[in-house]
Formats: sequence, C-alpha cells, structure tokens
Amino acid sequence: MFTKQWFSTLLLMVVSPALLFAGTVSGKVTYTGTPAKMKPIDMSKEPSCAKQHATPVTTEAVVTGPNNTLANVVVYVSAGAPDESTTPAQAVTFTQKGCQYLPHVLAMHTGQELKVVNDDQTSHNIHPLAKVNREWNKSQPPGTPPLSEKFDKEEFIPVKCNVHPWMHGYFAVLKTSHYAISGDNGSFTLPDLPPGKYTITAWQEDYGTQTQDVTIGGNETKTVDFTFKAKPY
Ligand SMILES: [Cu+2]
Repeated sequence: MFTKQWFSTLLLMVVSPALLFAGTVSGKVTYTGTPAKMKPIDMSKEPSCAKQHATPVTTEAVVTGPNNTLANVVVYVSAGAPDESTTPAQAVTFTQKGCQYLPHVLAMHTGQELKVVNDDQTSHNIHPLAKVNREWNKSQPPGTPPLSEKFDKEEFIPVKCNVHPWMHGYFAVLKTSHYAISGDNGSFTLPDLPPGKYTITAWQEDYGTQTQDVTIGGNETKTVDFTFKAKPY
C-alpha cells in the first residue's frame, strides 16, 4: 500500500534528487555590549489601536532575547544561492495590526508577490522608502482588500506609515529564498542547500551586515554563528 507520505517521498526523489544530498546551515545571532533600550510607544492618538495592547508596545529596532541573543536578524545566502532566477509563486504577507507591522522585518524574493493587509479599524498609508526599487506609498482604509505589490531588485527597504509616525518596519528583498529571520532565541536555520560554497550574510537594521563563507558537502549541517557589536546609547 502506498501511503501519502510514501508518495511524497517518491515525488521528492523524482523531482529534486539534489535535495536528497542537501545540507543545512544553522546558527545563532548574538550581541556584545549594551543595546539601546527600546522606547515605549504612545498610541493615544489612535485609540482603536491603543486598546489592542494590554501593555504599551515598544520600538523594535533591536529585539533581544535571553543570553544576549538577537531576534529579527535576516540571515541569507548572499552568494552561491541556487535559486536566484526562481521567483516563488506564493505571496508573502505584511500585516498592519494594532498600528504595528507584523512581522517587523519581512523577507521576500525579488519579484515575489507582497500582500499588504490592513487588519485595523483605521486607515494606514504604507510607505516603503525604496531607493534602488521604485518608491511608492499607498493609502489603505479599513476593510479594504490586501494591496498587491512586488520589488524587482535586491534591497533592504525601511517601511513607514504616513499616518502613524511610530510605525516602522523593513522589507528585505533578496535574490534567494534561502533566508531566515532569527527568532526570539537568536537561532536560524537555512535548509535545502545543495553541496557548494556559499556566502552567508546576517543583517540587523541598526547594526549593519556581517558575512561568512561556508562550504556544504552532501547531507550535513554546518554551524555559522554571528555576533554583532551593540551600538551604545
Ligand atoms: Cu498607520
């Protein structure tokens, strides 16, 4: 009897034999020094948003976890990625909720559909401050369908709202889907890397970028850790 799982294994073997020998890069992002303390945000000018937060929301330029770990760091294959010319068919979603951007940092492949959702009872005006790509801003009243956009060139784009000055986020537009955003414990995983030599870049919005080279053989996991120097107050 062929189970569903059997069938998908069979399909994987037929469709992508390279993945059977694929390796993984994983690691942790940490900081040294003392990061600036994030500031509480006053949303009293937008009561429909303020009431969604039981405790005041803070700015998110530097999000730390236990043991000096850093969240919201984009870690990606910046050279050697096998999928530079492949645009994923699935869209990525950026949600405005409680007058915040969810997620704070959203990564996507060049040319990939970006859906912008307004989950609030107020109008937002999303404004990605692109320099390499075309800059635009769009108003999105409550209850309107998601906006659909895309960016064709690689760029880290600061995003702001022209209505609510405290709203800040980032789009990381990359020439690969081999990326991860470090979690609350600073960890990341880049799976499905065929054997080869890669440059791995880590980007943090206030601390800049770091790169490391790594060579992956078949079916192995390599550890690559990044440590950023926290900017002083
Ligand atoms: Cu807004």
